[in-house]
Amino acid sequence: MRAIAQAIVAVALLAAVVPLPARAQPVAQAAEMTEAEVRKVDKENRKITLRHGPIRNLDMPAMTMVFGVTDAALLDRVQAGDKIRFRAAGDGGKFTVVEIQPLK
Ligand SMILES: [Cu+2]
Repeated sequence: MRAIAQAIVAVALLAAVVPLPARAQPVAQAAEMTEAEVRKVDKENRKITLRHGPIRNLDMPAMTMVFGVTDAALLDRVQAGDKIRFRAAGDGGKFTVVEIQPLK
């Protein structure tokens, strides 16, 4: 139990110490997209693990979590470590990435 608590604290600290890069994005469309870092790509199961910033349309704070993807082809363009912007949809507790834009 103690190890789990320590791990949670470590993750929380890491998130606080290593914020996602702040980028000025004047493009109107950017308001709906969320920045994230890709942690894991699972093409076989059509899943992607993202460390994402706050997602306004889902009322979700920043965290690391697994998303499904609507289209497996979305995963062809990204790999672990990539910085992206993405659009997510939520329905009945399931969260899905519907669009990915790699950040250079
Ligand atoms: Cu999340």
